[in-house]
Amino acid sequence: MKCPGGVVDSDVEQLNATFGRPGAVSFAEHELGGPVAQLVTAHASAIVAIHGAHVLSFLPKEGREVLWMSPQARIAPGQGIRGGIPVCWPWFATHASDTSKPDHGFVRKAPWRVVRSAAENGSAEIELTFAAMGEYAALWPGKAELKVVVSLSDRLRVELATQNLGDATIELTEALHTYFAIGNIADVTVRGLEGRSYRDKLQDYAVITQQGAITFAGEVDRIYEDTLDDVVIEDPGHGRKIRVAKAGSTSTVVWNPWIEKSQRLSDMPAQGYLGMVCVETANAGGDVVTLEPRDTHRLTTVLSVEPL
Ligand code: TA6
Repeated sequence: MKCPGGVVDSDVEQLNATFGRPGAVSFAEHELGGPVAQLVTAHASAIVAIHGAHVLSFLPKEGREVLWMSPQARIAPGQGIRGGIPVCWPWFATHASDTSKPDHGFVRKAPWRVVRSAAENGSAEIELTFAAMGEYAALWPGKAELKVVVSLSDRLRVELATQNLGDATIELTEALHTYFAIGNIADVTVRGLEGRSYRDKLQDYAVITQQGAITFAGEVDRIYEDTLDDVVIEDPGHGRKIRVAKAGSTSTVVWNPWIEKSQRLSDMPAQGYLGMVCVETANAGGDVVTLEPRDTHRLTTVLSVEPL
């Protein structure tokens, strides 16, 4: 079902009337303070905030929550949501030349519009759109239409599509900045990046080669470049593996803030670092996306859970 121009994100009743799919897609006001879509299949459920097109929850039927959310997270105009899957666009981390611009771009802090829903072949899906132009010109000179498609089956698929609607070539960095819920960061191993080179944010972006699997005994903040393979998070604390597959992405960002940075982040509890790890599907660092006029680029992440 498509609705040209989308529906104002603040009208849950109208969202249900227009995009509701019985037993698969519904809309409600979330306790964090904004309208959300609720996706349900035979195997899992998911929650997507309309604000920022931000996935808040991916809950397999037989398991526990896959995504980490800060207990201090809020849905508020102009604010990011701490946890889930922030959409970072049209730049990753701090703006290259103007640090007054918001980290990770502006679309994660802005209102999106629902334009389509679907429920077929055992899956549930919604599509949201964002017009990156006009009022955002002071932040970004380009013109683009963004689409986020969230598809739930027994796994969660999130696709961020960018179409260049301007007359000039645009360059982007971007990420689906996923926060994963884990038992204890000290027991977690991240596999799939062995032998790859990364830029270490904690060492002024020095380029270093990953020796073996990734384990955590302090803050980790790395952009692994030229990486296309699945990454697997081994989490003995929750007795599971989380697989992060991807397409349209050549970078993988791995982040845990550890103690000191957790204490500095106002919307993160002091001990928050213990129960989360970010493995982000990205095009970041030197992996810049170049889009000619009318071209479209798609960044996709697919999350699934396996036994340990
Ligand atoms: O993806 C890792 C990172 O760039 C870290 O450096 C840290 O800043 C994190 O993102 C969170 O960024 P945020 O702007 O959401 O606080």
